[in-house]
Amino acid sequence: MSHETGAPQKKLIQTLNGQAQDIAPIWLMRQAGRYLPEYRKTREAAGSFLDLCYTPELAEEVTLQPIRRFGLDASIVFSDILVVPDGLGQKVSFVEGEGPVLEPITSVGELAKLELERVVPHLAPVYETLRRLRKSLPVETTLIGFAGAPWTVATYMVGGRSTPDQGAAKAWAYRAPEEFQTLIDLLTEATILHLSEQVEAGAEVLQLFDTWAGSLSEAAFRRYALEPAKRIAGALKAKFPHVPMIGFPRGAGPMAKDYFRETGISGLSIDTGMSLDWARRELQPLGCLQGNLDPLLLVAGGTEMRRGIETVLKAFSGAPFIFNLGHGIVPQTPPEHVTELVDIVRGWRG
Ligand code: 1CP
Repeated sequence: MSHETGAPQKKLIQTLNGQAQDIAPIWLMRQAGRYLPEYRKTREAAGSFLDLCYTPELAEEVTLQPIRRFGLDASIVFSDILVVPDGLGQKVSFVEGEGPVLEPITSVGELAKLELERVVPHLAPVYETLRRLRKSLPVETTLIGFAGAPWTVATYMVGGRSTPDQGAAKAWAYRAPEEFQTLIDLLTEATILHLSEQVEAGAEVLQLFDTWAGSLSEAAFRRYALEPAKRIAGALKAKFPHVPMIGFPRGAGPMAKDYFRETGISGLSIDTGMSLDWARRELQPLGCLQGNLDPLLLVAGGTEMRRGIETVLKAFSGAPFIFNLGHGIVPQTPPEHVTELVDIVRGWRG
C-alpha cells in the first residue's frame, strides 16, 4: 500500500528490501498458539482447529492476541500449512494431542481426486481474515501471509500425519520420482494460487515454510525444495514485484546458500542449528536474514536466554536482519519470557 500512498514503508518491509535497522524488527514463528491463555480460550470456543482457521472473526482475534500483548513488528495470519491439502479435497483433521491426521495419498491414481480449482474458493475464509486484519492491525505492523512448501506439505499428504523421518514421502519420491513430481507440481500450482490470493487480500510479505527440507539428500533437495521454491517465488514476483518473500528451508545447512541465491527470495529464515559465523559471512550478503534463537531458550528464560539473544543480535546486526526464532514457539513457553525477549531486542545497541 505504501507504494501507492507514498507513506513511509514499514520497518520489516524496509529490512527485507535491504535496509539494515538500528533496532531489529521482531516477530516469532507460531506467535499465536497454545502458550497464550487467551488463545486456549478462543480455541475452545471455536470447536475444532480447522473451524478456528475458517472462522474469520476468530482467526482474526487469535492473530491479534500476540500483537496486543507484545507489540511485535509483524503479524502472521492465523491458518495452517495443511489448509492447502484440505482445499484440494483431501480429508484433513486435527486430533487433540496427536496433531494433523490426513487420509494418506499413496498412489498417483489418487491424485486425480484432488482439484486445483477448489483451493481458492475453499480457502475464502482465510482471505477474509486477511482483509479484516488489514483494517484492525496497528498501522506500523506488517501483515504476513504464508504457505507450506510443496515438499513439507507432501510429507503430511503421503504419510497421513507428522512422520519423524518423512519416510513415506521419501519412499515414494525415491521409488517413482516422475509420479512424485506430479504431486509436487500440483502443490506448486496450489501454493502459487493460495499465496497470490493472500496478497490480493492484503498480505504485505509472504513466508514459505519448508520445515522438513533438511531430511532430503542434496539432489532431492534441489528437485523437491529448491526448484519448487524458485517457481513459487518467481511467479509471485512476476505478479507482485513489491511483495517480499521469506523462505524457511529448515535444516538445509550449507545448501541454504544455493536456495537463497537461486530462488530470488528477499529473506532467508535460518534454523537454530545454523552456524552464525557462516551465515553472517556466506548468507547475509545475499539478502536479509531472519532467525534464529532456539525456542527452548525462550522456555528456559533467565541469563541463558539473554546471552542467546545477544549472541544472535551481535552476529547479524549492521546488515539487514529480522529477529525471530529458529523454529516455532513451543506450548510450554511462559508469555513473560516473550515480553522480556522483545524488551531485550528493542533495548540492544550493538
Ligand atoms: O490445537 C491447536 O491449537 C494446534 C496447534 C497449531 C497451531 C497454533 C497447529 C496445528 N497449527 C497452528 C497454526 C500455525 N501453523 C501457524 C499460524 C500461527 C502463527 O504462526 O502464529 C503457522 C504459520 C503454522 C505452520 C505450520 N503448520 C508448519 C510450518 C512451521 C513449523 O512449525 O514447522 C507445520 C509443519 C504445520 C503442521 C501442523 N499444524 C499443527 C500441528 C500440530 C502441525 C504438525 C507439526 C509437526 O509435524 O510436528
